This record gives sequence, C-alpha cells and structure tokens, in this order.
Amino acid sequence: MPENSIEKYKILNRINSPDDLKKVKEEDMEALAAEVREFLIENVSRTGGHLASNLGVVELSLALHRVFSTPKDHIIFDVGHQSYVHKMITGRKDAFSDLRKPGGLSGFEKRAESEHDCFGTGHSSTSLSAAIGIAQADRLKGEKDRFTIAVVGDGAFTGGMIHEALNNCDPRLRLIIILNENEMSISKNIGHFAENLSRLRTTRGYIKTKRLTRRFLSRIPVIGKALSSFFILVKKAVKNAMYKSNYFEDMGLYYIGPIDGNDYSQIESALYNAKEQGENVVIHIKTQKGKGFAPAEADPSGYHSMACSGKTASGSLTFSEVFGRKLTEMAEKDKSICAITAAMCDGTGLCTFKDKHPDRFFDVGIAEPHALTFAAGLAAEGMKPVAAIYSTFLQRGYDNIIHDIALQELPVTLCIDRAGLNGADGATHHGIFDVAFLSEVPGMTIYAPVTANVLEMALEEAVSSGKPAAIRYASGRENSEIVKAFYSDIGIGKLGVRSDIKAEEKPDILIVTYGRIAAEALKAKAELDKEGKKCGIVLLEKLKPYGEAADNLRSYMPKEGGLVLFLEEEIRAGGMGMMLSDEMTRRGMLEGFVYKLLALDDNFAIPEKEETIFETAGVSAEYIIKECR
Ligand SMILES: Cc1ncc(C[n+]2csc(CCOP(=O)(O)OP(=O)(O)O)c2C)c(N)n1
Repeated sequence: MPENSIEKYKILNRINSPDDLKKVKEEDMEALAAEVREFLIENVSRTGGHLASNLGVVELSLALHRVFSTPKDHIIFDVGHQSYVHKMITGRKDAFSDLRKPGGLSGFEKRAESEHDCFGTGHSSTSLSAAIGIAQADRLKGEKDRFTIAVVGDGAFTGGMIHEALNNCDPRLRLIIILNENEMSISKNIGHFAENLSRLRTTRGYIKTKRLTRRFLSRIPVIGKALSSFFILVKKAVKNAMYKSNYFEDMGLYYIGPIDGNDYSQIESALYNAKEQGENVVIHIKTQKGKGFAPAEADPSGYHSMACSGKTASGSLTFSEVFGRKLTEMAEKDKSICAITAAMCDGTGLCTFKDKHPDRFFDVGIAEPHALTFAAGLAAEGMKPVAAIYSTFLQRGYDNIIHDIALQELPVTLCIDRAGLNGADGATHHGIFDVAFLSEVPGMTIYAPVTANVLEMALEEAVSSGKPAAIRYASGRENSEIVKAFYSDIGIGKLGVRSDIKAEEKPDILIVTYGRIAAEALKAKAELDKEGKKCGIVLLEKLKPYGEAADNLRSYMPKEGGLVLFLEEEIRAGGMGMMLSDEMTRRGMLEGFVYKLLALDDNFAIPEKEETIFETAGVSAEYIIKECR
C-alpha cells in the first residue's frame, strides 16, 4: 500500500481526480478537510515545503474543484506555493513523498507536470495577468463555458502587476478572482492595501439583497438591463457614502465578501454565486494561515516555508546574516544608510537592521521594481540605499536598474541573495541570470564574495563608492573548507582578484572563477596537480568593470599555449566567461592561449538536488577536469 494511502485517510483515499471529489457527500466535506490537513502536515514535515499557506486554503481548494472542472476550467494559484491541495485532488497525491525532490513533484504549479496546471508559477503577482490572457484566448476561440480563476494572496496584492491586471479586466470576460486575506505575506503583510482590506466589509444581507435585486431587474424585458445598470450606479453612490469606496467595485468588478474562507459551505456557495454572475467577480475570503496545526497557527511566518529558513544548527552565520549584521553596524556610524526589502526581511537577513534602525528600514511588499526605483529616489537626495533582493526576484526589476539607477548614476547598492543554483524550489528560484543581465548595465560594479570577510569588504566599498553596485552571494553559509584553506594560504589582501599563483610562476592551466563554485575549481586543481598538470586558480571578487579584472589577470596568465578556463555557476550567454574573454581578446591577452567557457547551458532543465547540483548542471570538479584534460 503506498505510504500516503494509509487507513486513516478514509475519504481521501477514494480521491484520485476532481470527479472523485465531486462524489463526496456534502456532510463529509469537513471530515475530508481534516484528513487533507493531516496529510499535509505528515508529508510536508518530511519533505519540507510551504506548510502554513496550504493549511489555510484547504476548504477553498476543495470547493474550487467541486464547483469547477479542471482542465476545462482554469485555476491559477498566485506564486503557486499554496497549490498542494490542488495537486492532491488532481491525481498527484501519491507523489507527495517526492515533493521538491529531483524529478519529483514541484512545489509550485508547473505546466509540464499536469494538464490541471494551466500556468506555471513561482514568482509572485503574475496570476491575474495570465488569467486574463487565458480567458481572452477562450473568448477569441468562442469557448463560452470555461471559467478562469485566479487565487491571489493579500501578500501578492502588494505586487504592482496585480493592480495593472485589475485595471485591464475586460468586462466581456467572466474571471473569478479570489482574494485570500490571511494578513500575512511571509511576514506580517504591509501597506495601505492590506490595511484597507479590513474596511471592505459588506454584510451577507447586503450581498444577498444586491444579488436578488440585480436578478429581478435584469429579468424585466427590454428595460431590465438598463434598470440593472442604473441600480449599480445608485448602489455605488449609496455604498460609497456609507462604507467609503470599494476598490474592486471601482475597478468594475462584482465584489463578494468578505467571507470565512475556512468555512466550507460559505466558500462553496460564494463560488456558485460567482459562477452565476456572468461578469468578472472578486471573492474576498478571510483564512487563517497554518489553520489546523497549532505551531503553524501560532507562528505562520516560521512555518511559511519549512526547512528553508537558511538557519541550521552549525555555528557560523549565513551570508544573509553576515550581510545584515555588517549593514546594521555600518548604519550605526553612517546615518544615511537605508535598507530596503521586498517582503523578504527574514530571508535577506535584515531583521536586526529593522529592529535597530526602524526609521531607515523599508519593507515595500512584494514589489521589487518599486523597491529599486524607490531606492534610486532615496539616493537622489543623498541617502545611501541598500536593496537586498533574491537574485531570481531581481529579474523583474531590470528596467528599474537601467533607467532609474544606472542611467542616472545613482549610488544604489544591490545585495543579491540566493545567487546561483538553488535546490528544492526548482528552476523558478535559481539565481543564474544576474551576472549576465548586470554585466550589460553601464557603470554597474559587480562583486562576488565567497567568504564572510570578503562580503563585508565588498559592502564597505560598494556603499562608499558613490556609484551603482551589486554584490551577489549564494544561499547558506561560508562552509567550504577548501575555499577557507585557499584564503588562509594567500592571506587577506586588497579586494579584487585572488590567486594561488606565485609571482614568476606560469601554470599549464589557469581557472578563472568566482563565488561558491570556486570550491569545485579547487577540487579539480588538486586532482590535476596530481596528474602533473600545474593548475592555478584566479578567484574574482570583483567581476565588473571587466577591464579592471582583465588588467589584474595579466600577471597570472599560464604558459604559452596553455589553457584558460572560465568557470561559473551562471548562464553562459552574457556571463563572466563571455564578457571577460571578450575583454581579454580585445586587449590581445588571449593570443597564443587556448580558452574555454564552462557555464550553464542554454536551457532551464537545471537540477533540483542541492548535494549534486554542480554535477547535474555539468559544472562540477569532474567536468572541469574533463575540460582541462
Ligand atoms: C517576485 C517574488 N518576490 C518574492 C517572493 C517570495 N514569496 C513567496 S510567497 C510570498 C508571500 C506571499 O504572500 P501571500 O500572497 O499572501 O500568500 P500566503 O503565503 O500568505 O498564502 C513571498 C514574498 C516571490 N515568490 N516572488
């Protein structure tokens, strides 16, 4: 018997598809919800994953699959981290033991995984735009009986794209937008939208009257529709006067709520109601993050993503913690230093800064583009803003970096966390593009520290440089003994380029690399040295300006005819290897040498298991040795 089909899941065991779910008796739904919660707790505590968010949407997910029919209807979960119950219902229950493992179940909605996942997610606030696209396509194809539903958390609503999409909800569509208010993003939700949600209070009596009146009016022949529209105008005026304005109704959407999203019958009847409307509807539900599991109810933030907090038992600090501690110290002396996060205070190590310097700490919500332009504004008035953002989420702020920071030469420091390959969260969370896209930005300096000490030096230099700068570092801690030994052999020097090649020494092979993957280069070197091939390493702490890096490399070039291998944990196109080899070629520095680039290939099929991540990506010590041989 599969692990997840044990006796206690009496009702759940019978469900392998949405059709099976539809056969469950109404009176058994509460018991089913309890089984689903138990299943989630049991499995996610083994595999890790987003427990609290999923516990909050059990009733909603069950109701969605009873009222609608995927894959005919489309359901998109924003971010997708709360789609576990949806996955269980759509035939993937037995795969939960492999959740977030290589080749196993993804922790987010993924098109390639199931026909029930109509759109891939991972980054926040995309669901409604995608839903509008899907619904418009159905309209254009004449598909009249398909519904598109976007499930959006109140955290995701702090992202601008949701509001851009709301502004673009075509009245010809019949979208259903579920606003899931649990008052939490990863931490407590912030901002005026979140504060004002509590004002969107309409009683159930009011909703019923509104529905009945509209139905009655629209059934009157000829003038009914006009009367109904007139009624809507009058109703809005009355309601605006009584309750202030309702944001969603002002956007032209039919608003239902708020209702208790953890009460199965309430949520099911709201969905049926929405289905009947024949127009775009917002259902505002209130749920409890972590519902049904006391520790998660008490600490929804801690249980947002289990086994993913970046903190382990060992003594040393994570790079995020080193960064946060150093910046807090620097801000004590320099009152112009400000810290900015986009809803990732804990993840980026900024909680101490927040406590010590609350006035200069800004959490802007899940709004990376805004965070960057806001930082530029601070810099324009003489502050020294430091924006800490995960590499993968920085991708959406590209134009803000070019137009608002670099072009205006504003001294914003970007601290790019989780740079490089990241394990269990999968391809949506790898940070493998930042060197490539930042290399293209004129005037941007890029640092790539691999030790805590170098990270601190880079932060000092970047913040005092008066120029745009980016410091990128991997998740986790400085834990590679081989890299520590490399540094202790060469000693602490000037920030820039480090090498184990002594003056006048000319190796057969030169490996030029940066960041965490340096450990693989050092392992390969040990092997190659044993084979009698003298191998030298250059570790770049400062990648860009590439001219400076190329100049620094002059004294480390190998023997005539020797090999220069550029190695990185980054996409090949536009990465350090391409940029630096181009710079060196233009200076004639590579004439008479063989050079190769070892980097990530041009695809997204990147491994998801932390321990063997370099190996599966084709950039481990083994591959380096193969290239060198
Ligand atoms: C662009 C982007 N920035 C940051 C994140 C990290 N992140 C994942 S879930 C989450 C909070 C989402 O809150 P909400 O939408 O309210 O969902 P809940 O977990 O509360 O159900 C954040 C900030 C992300 N996925 N995408």
